[in-house]
Amino acid sequence: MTNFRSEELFRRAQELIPGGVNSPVRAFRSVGGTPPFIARGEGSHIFDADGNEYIDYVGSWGPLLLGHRHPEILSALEKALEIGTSFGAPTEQEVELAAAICEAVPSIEMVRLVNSGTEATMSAVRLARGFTGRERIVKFEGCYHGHVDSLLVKAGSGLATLGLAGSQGVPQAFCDTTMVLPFNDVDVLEGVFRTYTDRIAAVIVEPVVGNMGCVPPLPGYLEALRAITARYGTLLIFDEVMTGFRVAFGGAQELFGIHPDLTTLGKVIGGGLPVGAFGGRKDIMSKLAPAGPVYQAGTLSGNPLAVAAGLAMLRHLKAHPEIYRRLEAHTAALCASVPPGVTVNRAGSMFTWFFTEGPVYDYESAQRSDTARFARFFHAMLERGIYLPPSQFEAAFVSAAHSDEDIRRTVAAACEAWQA
Ligand code: HOZ
Repeated sequence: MTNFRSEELFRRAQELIPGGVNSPVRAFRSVGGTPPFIARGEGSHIFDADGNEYIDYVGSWGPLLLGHRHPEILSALEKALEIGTSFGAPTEQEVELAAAICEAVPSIEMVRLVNSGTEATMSAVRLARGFTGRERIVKFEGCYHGHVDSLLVKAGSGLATLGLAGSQGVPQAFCDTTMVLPFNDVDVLEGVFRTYTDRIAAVIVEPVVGNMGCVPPLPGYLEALRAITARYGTLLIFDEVMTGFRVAFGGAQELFGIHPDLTTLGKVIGGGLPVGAFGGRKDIMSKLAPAGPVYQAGTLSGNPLAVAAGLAMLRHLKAHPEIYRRLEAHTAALCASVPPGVTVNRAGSMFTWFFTEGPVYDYESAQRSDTARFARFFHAMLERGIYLPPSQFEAAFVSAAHSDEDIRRTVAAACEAWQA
């Protein structure tokens, strides 16, 4: 497998773009080597600039639930292009997408579209503070909610990959109102609420964490979160940017039967185009400008191309509920057996092979992974044509486009690569 063209592009990129990439984890810093520069994708496969072909388990970090270049999404985009690319004014399709989201996710009574998951979580936190009149927020170690100043504390994803506790450039005052607790620990949560009773505006959580690798909630944890926040008048925000429409049509909240007050979405709802959304209870959402006093705005919000792709995605998923059974079966087959020293975590079509005896249920246990061994495994898989997230602390994603043969080849590759 050669990568001369990717190496040449990476050298040039590093002269022009910080670290050579437009988002840190893509630079392969924690696994070493040169990232393949992707030339095109088709279904479950991607092809790099040197002509190498891979089975793709990144799927653009989650959005491509139907794989690359799904015909219904392409056709919706072609139709949208005939009409215009941006108006900065309301359109009928935005109303349709809002209706599709509210119908699929019953806790969302009203929704606002934005352009990224980061915008969605930033806005949801501001809204929670505006609604409650409180300033403090609680987040969990290893959860990542985009690069929002006040949420970049002990965050997962790129910060975990690069081994950073936080980011320079964030004023201390922005973090002083953020309390960071271990995920999956009810006692610590109870203790914090007993101390801060009526001062916590919101708890924000990835109900299945995808940004320290895949870490599902322990039985009863989300139920406890819901009960405690309700008792203290604190809003519960589910960050479902990754899990929304992925672990189930109605997201993790459908899977676990929990109604949060606010939900953030992104990834799948854009069908591969840049989009985000936040929504929830009508009485809370009605506080948003221009209906209420909490400000939030965006020139490209509700962009016609992103809305068209998102609507095509949600309509396809609604019409084909069997997709979730297929995703479940394929991902379960990938996770069916691991050798000693490897722990596998899975929720629906998200999974991670952790290089530790396990169990992995929070950031500390995820950090026990042997990242050098992960890096060797990662490269052994890449050489065998399997493209995994280039970090121990990111979830892998299966799409509906993955075939039985893709899964069989991946399992066979993994059996060899464990020895690397
Ligand atoms: N932090 C993103 C996933 N958790 C990765 C984004 C990207 O590199 O595209």
